[in-house]
Amino acid sequence: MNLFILTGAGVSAESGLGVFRGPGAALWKRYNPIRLATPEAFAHDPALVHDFYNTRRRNLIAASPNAAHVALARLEAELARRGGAFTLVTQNIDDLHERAGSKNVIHMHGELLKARCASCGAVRDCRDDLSVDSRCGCGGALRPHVVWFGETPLDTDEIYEALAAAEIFVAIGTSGAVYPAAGFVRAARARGRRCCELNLEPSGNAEEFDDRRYGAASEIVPSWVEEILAR
Ligand code: BV8
Ligand code: ZN
Repeated sequence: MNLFILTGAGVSAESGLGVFRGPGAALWKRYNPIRLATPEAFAHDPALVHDFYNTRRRNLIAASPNAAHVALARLEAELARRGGAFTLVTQNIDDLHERAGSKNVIHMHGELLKARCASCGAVRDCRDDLSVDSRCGCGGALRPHVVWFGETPLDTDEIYEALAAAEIFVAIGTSGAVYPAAGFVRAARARGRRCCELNLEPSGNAEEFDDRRYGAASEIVPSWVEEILAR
């Protein structure tokens, strides 16, 4: 079996990390993530954008993976044992998939626990606050290693290759609002692949999916994984 899984903010919602849209988005009282996750916002007010990511980085370090992350890590391991193929692409910038045991995670929107040098491009681990004074060894300013709106997602060649090879495409906890991720289901359907949506409620592109399961990720993902492994 060759599975391609795309996760979004909904898979981390029950770990207490904010979602951008839909149920739970009320978490964003002080910040408007859609406005702040842009190069323009960072150029205009870098201290505010650093504050936004520093707050999320601290929340993430204090958070834990939930049963959905654990179930996906088990699925990856079991499919590898059976000689199957499994690709996990996440729009999330948290490390909860990895902390739950997932081995190969493609972070197409970057990673909150990494920083990048605006001058030389060097990427390093970052678990502390960043500020406008944070510098790379080369003297360049450091920014969060995340993909903002208007910036190019990471690893797109690898992603589209894996998507072309997959038999089943599964979207978990994503609103289908952000491209190019929101277009993956259409690419899978164009190849006649089976498409499954797991979400708290129908996403913006729910009608593109053959199989739709609704409920909290920490409940529906483990039972869906059990079903897949029982096949
Ligand atoms: C690009 C990192 C070119 C930063 C993020 C018009 C048409 C098409 C495209 C565009 C357009 N105008 C502008 C664009 C491009 C733009 C875009 O799509 N804008 C949207 C708003 C229209 N896209 C870009 O700019 C991208 N770059 O296009 O470059 C290109 C293209 C192809 C190839 C090369 C170059 C870059 C976008 C990346 C932006 N960065 N994150 C950060 O995190 O701060 S996006 C941000 O939204 C997060 O990553 C978030 O994960 C992501 C997507 O949202 P979701 O993950 O789906 O989360 P959301 O909150 O929306 O939904 C939560 C879901 O969970 C809901 O469905 C809810 O029901 C569900 N849920 C809630 N609780 C639970 C649950 N499900 C289960 N259980 C629960 N308990
Ligand atoms: Zn540098």
